[in-house]
Amino acid sequence: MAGQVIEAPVVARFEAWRVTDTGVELRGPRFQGRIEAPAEGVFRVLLWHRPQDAEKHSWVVHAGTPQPLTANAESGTLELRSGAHTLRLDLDPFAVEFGGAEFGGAESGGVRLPGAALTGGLASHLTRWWEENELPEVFADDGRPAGSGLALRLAESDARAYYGLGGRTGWLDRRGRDYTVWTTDPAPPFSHDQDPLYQAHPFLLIREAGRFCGLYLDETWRSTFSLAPAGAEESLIATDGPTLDFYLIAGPDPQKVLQRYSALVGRPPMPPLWALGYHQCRWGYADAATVRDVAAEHRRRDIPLDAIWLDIDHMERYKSFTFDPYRFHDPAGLAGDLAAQGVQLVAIVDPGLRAEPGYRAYDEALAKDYLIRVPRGDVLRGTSWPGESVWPDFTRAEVRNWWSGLHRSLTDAGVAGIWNDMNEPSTFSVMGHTTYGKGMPPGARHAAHAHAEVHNLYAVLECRAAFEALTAQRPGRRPFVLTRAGFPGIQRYAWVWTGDNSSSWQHLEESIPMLLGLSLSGVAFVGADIGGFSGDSNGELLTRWTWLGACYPFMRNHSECDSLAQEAWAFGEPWTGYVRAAVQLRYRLLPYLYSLAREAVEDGAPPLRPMLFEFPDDASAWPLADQFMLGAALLVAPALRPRQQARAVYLPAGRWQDFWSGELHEGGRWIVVPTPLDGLSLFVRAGSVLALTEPAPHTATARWAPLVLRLLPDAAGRVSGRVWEDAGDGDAPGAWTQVQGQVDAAGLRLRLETPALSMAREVVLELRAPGPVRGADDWTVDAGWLRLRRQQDTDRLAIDVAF
Ligand code: MIG
Repeated sequence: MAGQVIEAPVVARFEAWRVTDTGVELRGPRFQGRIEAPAEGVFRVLLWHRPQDAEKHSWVVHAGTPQPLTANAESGTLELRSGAHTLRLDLDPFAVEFGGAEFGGAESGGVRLPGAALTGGLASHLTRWWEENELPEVFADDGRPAGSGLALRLAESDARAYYGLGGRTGWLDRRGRDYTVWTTDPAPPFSHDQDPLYQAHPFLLIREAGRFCGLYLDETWRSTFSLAPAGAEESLIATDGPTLDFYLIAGPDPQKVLQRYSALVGRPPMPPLWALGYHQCRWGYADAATVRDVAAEHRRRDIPLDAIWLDIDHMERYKSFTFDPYRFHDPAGLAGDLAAQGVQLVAIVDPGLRAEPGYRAYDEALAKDYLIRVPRGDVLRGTSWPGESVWPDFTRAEVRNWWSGLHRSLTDAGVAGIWNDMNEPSTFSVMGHTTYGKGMPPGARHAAHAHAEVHNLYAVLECRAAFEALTAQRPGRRPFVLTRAGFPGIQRYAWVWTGDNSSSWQHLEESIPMLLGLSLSGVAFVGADIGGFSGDSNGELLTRWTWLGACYPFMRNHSECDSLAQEAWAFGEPWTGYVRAAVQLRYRLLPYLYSLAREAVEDGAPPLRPMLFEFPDDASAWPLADQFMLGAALLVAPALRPRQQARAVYLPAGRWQDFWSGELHEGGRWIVVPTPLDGLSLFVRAGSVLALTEPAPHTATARWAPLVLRLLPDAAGRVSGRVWEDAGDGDAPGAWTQVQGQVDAAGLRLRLETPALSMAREVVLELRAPGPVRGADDWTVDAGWLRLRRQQDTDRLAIDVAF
């Protein structure tokens, strides 16, 4: 698409440059530019042509610590240096080259974006896009600032691959296709090559050979990423906005890029532990009695459960923030009874408000002028689930504050989490014209902003209001918000699920690259609907999906109202038993998952990692999207086909251990493993300490009782790892326990250290030992696993045993 829009490209040229306090300024006949080093390892390039854009603000980027920048000119090429990093610019015509020493030595070549050029005077994508959809002249003002449409051109290289761009269809590497950055609700379920979908992330993790860097386009306007489509020799990144504002982020590996990118656009806050538990949802839980039954059935069948979700069924006439007075007449009673069983209640909120006089949210929004308007001034009216609807303008702080306040009707009833759906924003029709999947006209007004500028931000701003509502209204509890739409920064406020998939084997498999794409785009807490949303699931699919879902950061079974029920027991035995075992695995893994959550909070590394994240130099690992790493220590290779008997797994170099049997495998090769229904292929990486616990009906505190440490020494006999522990909710401080040790034929030596925090707990070490333990009796051997129990009473524990 983007390839067609260049009509009369104007290549940017600059004739003068100077170093200022904030960076290097470029002056040209048509464009002005500024290069800054806003943080260590990051260059920002801003190009503009309207004077008012010189101080363009960012909706998303955190102000970092600007780094000093020096410039050196040499025959038309400017070399900018900031710390160890270099950016080379050609002024006429403008071009950027980013690479060199920061990627691991100049001689390695590094990642280069040669020939990057700016073109101006593009035809508007917007007008054409909207016209194609035959929308009438009431939207004539398409929200486009005069003279907009800028693009970055990248010379292509065969050695290059692109990852990121949020959760999309397709495989991991985005090369070879066009992508649109515009949050969109497709007619469900989405198809295998549909684009765009709900999440819009103009961020690329770029790989050239084994080196990585990042490119973040800080433009909220609709943009297109045309990445070497059909083997083209160049890629084009185009925005509809009046400026071109992008960040180049140094590697050399994905971890470093993600660390720097997440420092720019934000990391998630620590979630409550219960959010990492198992969630049950369904569109169609028609009344409170049904919800109670679902909870009771999990308990009766010994299937762990931490949350039940209320879809739009709980509302009165689909009015957000209401409960149906008959079917859900006592929401506080419901929430209280569930809480007593360790089950949290999460409620959906849709931003489209029913246009019904007497409905508080509608009356107030209308009276206070809080609503999105059409270009000519009237309140924009469309249809959504509640019938005729209006939408709040979340770009304004007073609207967000008001919206936060509306959440009281939910939090007062004891609702613990908020689920923001339909926030692309999605509409069924606008002013009488069908729009399904197209949302609102680009010229709709959000105070001073055109919808075209803020469309992609709608969910971020809505989720911010929900997050602030939970923070204020549930003191001492951590907020939990789930969203469908999003843009960079969404991770500061919400978890993300991938929307309306189908109960199909294709969508089971596709969930992996989608979630990995989100993970590589800075969104750590992600999940897909387990069992599949639309269409009928079945026992085998649900079983396989629950095993895979036990490794999603967000584990929720969810389905559409007219599909077959798909709760854990819906298909009878043997499936219920398998699903129970999968959910129990999840609860065993919680100490590890919780530690990974903390890592995402502190460092920006996502729990779900493509193989290339952990093994960036291993070319065999680069394309893999049907197996992945959960953190650094666990390789997951799910079964993804009906009646699958076995599958191939690539084990990178090093030793790996079958999680269940303890069998050791030498890596650096492919192996074939059986895929029985009562398990999931998991391999522990040599050198790891994997923190586990015993399954429980629901989460409570993240001080594990017992803390089980699975040890797998590396070739030198070393093990190391760490565990994050805290109360599981609230803001009392938590702590990392560092675990370090040595296991060999002679014995085991292990040290646990939790600086400044006394831990009273039972620690169980689990390993394949070369022999029985001498001179101690606090151990057992079961199916080849040696288990050694010790009590920790202070901030450290030392274990020394001989075999
Ligand atoms: O247009 O609230 O993706 O999870 O169950 C459908 C009903 C609206 C879409 C969400 C789905 C949810 C459904 N919603």
